Amino acid sequence: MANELRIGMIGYGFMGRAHSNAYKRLNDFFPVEHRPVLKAVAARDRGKVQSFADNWGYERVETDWRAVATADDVDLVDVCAPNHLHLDIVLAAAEAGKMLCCEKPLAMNVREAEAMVEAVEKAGVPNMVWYNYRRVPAISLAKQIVDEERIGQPFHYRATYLQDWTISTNVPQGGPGTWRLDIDVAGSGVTGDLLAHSIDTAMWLNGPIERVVARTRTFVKERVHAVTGKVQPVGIDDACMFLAEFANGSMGTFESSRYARGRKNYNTLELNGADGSVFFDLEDPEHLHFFEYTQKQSGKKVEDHLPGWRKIHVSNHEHPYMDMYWVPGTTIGYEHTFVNALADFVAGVESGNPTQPDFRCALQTQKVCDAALESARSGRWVDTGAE
Ligand code: SOE
Repeated sequence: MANELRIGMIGYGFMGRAHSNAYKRLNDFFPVEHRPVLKAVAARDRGKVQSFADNWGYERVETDWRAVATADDVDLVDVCAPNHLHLDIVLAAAEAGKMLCCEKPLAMNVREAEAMVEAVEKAGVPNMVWYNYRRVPAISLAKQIVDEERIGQPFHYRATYLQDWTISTNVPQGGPGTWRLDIDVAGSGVTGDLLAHSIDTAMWLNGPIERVVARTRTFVKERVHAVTGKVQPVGIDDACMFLAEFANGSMGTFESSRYARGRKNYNTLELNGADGSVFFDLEDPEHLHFFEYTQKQSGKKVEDHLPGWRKIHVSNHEHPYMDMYWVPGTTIGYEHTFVNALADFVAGVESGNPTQPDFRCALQTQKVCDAALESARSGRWVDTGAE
């Protein structure tokens, strides 16, 4: 009989749903020993959290997150509450000896992130941050290609993350669904929300980012606050662009905006090296584009009269995660990136070989986010301190 992994969820928004789905699907696809049990979910609005619990099958609800973060019948605390609550929840749950899975970005800033790393490491509890895009099979395949040294010396990394849902001046800041526009709750705008994903993936594929120089822009300067009902200044960055220097000598460009009309969740990456390149676009998620410079295979007969990009349909059983799902040629979706992340986390707990990104790894991403925001304020290059 499988070991129970009793889940305490804090928050119930979009990510609460994505993670709950992962807990429910895990054992359907992955042969891990633990079986998640949806024990409790906490949020302030009893009516709404009860209907969330009824829908997803949580055994009980709480309106005070502490009652879940420290509950005796909870093994793993999942932090899906808005960013300004991450620190306190993590500190309380770590002290209570709970495993922690936290939504990204880990924290409001580096100072908070460092305290969270210290807390989980002192408590010795398994921990992970849900940078789910690493678990898109095509992105995992890109990582495999890099690890196989098929890219050669890297020169360029290029990331974009574009959306368009905040263009209207009628979108409020603050409150459920729009807290990402409230600086006091989110900590930053696109930098922490979208570029954090791009930075996590970039440093996974191409190593630490040492220095950045950034510009940010807030296009709509005032918005109604959904909680106070008043028109208030907007403190978040609506767009952020930065140049980066990686420790391996390559150069990077990162661009993010929530004002790119027509772009809903356009998350792309490209890495160019001496021997090859990879390109990925989340709007075409089952494909990885790969260019291999075949002339390097000196001594062998190579077909160098047929150069070109390969568009790999990442759906074969030998591709990352795909042997766990359907038959070759069929695809999986956004929700499975969370199932895959959870499967890696649980397998790491069971094997004693922790999965990444853990909190310490996510702290490095936080350092780059903070450095970009600092650079946008000062107009200067800023060392990130990321390892
Ligand atoms: C914001 O719109 C958002 O939901 C992010 O918070 C997620 O991390 C991203 O994956 C999709 O967009």
